[in-house]
Amino acid sequence: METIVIGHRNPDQDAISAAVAYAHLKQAQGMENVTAGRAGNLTARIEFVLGKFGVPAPPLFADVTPLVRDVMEADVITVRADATVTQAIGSIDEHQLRGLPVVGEDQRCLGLLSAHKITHQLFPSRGEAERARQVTATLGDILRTFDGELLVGACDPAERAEEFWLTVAVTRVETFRGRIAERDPRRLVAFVGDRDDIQRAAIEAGTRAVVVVGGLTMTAELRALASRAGVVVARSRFDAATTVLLSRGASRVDTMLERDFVAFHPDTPLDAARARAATHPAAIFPVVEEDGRLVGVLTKGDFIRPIPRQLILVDHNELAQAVPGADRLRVIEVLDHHRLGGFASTEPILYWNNPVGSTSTIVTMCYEQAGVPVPAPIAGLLMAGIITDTLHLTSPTTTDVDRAILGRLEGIAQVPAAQLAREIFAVGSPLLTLSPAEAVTADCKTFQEGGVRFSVAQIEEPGLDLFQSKRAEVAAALEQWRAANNLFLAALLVTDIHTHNSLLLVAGGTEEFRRRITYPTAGPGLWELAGVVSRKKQLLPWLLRTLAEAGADAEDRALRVPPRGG
Ligand SMILES: [Mn+2]
Repeated sequence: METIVIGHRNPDQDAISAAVAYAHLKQAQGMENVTAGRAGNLTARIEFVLGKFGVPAPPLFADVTPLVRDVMEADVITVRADATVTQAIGSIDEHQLRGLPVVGEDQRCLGLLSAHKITHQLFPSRGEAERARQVTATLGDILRTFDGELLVGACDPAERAEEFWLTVAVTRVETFRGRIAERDPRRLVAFVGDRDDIQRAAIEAGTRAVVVVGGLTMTAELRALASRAGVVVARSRFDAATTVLLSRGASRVDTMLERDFVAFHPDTPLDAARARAATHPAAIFPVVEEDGRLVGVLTKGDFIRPIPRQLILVDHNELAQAVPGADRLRVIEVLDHHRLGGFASTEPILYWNNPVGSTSTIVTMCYEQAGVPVPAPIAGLLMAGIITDTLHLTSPTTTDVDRAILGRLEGIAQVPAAQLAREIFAVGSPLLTLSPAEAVTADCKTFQEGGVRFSVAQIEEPGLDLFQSKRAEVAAALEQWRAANNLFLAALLVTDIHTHNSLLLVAGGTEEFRRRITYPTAGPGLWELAGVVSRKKQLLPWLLRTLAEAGADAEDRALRVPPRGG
């Protein structure tokens, strides 16, 4: 079971710090196969912090939707196309399979071999009974099926499979001569007893091989004749009926291949594969790469296997903000400091929502509670999470707990918080380092409330001059994002990290909604929010209230989100 500790989409510093630090704590506590992940790209500021403390960026998980590769059987039992039916049946028996993928060289999947198809081939219906005498195989493979002992001649190890006809000498010699004259003698394998005249007739006709059954033998004179005629002579210890039956097992697997099969790519979403498989009669489904290489198989039972991956969510609890596919996995823990967004689980889980300044604060409390020392680089990351989420303890979300913990982390990381704060906020402003389209989505959260979908993004800037000069472009980018995502409104909070004031830019929304914004306006679609720096504690509660008052839900049904699963 793999456990991924992961923050929200468009991760901020707190989401990255909390994920890395909490995954480390879980490892220290002995949890196996737990890793930190991120649900989006890193900003220049986060990259700076990771670099400063020498911590590698957690791997990106763009989507955690369960895939075919998560449940497929990767240790596949296969059979080569040039194997014999006897070998295939051996595998099917040994591993109790319902079918086998047949592969060529390079592990390319050529088709399927099912027990049904083998049965049909070995026991054809009466109308096709003539086929039962026909075996596509090498002579060597035929002789091996009954442990044949070579008396005359040899089998070429490099020989290729050919079509052979099996014939049993049970008649008078004249009749036998007539029978074998009907076919190309080089394609005949004659099963004979110990009658000299019959053996001689088979040799003189130039058959490819004569098999003396029942452990009987052939005179030296006839062996010499066979040798001169280039006829292979072998002996079977089994009687004629048994020897012929066994011989048919030499048939090559590729003569009974089902080439029309349903295969999946390992990255096919499991739900899509399940839907396809449900309507198909096959018992097994090969899993193949683009180049046709077989990498696994799915049986119908695999579709109900539990997904070997689970999540710990940090710094968010709303699935609308979680990595895509999170709703299809088990969430075993949530650590957060945001509003409750309707998260539900099917079983009891650890859910710690604490309205402190950052999730990094909560993760530090987890270390302290567990008595696990915080490594210095992790302490640095946690400091950065607290500093950015609380604008260095100045945001109204800041609590005494954050102050105390930041102080303790300072001692571990041996970096003064004030200095770290200066360094972090000095790293290029988002508006300077990103395009307007990137800047409006870099730290953007989508919410779903009362059937209305809207987004709130935030950028922190050293001063608002740059924003003012790019206002038109940023507004256009925000509207483009809103329209592309079919949102009721898209808001962008531009926060001045020095003065602790913000501007609110709004795209979309109704007239009624805009009328209810009582903040002083600062231009079209722009309002001045003095003293507002916290999206979660100041902006969002006001926004939710205003949306409700404006009756956004009732007025704009076109933008309603369809119910889940609809
Ligand atoms: Mn946070």
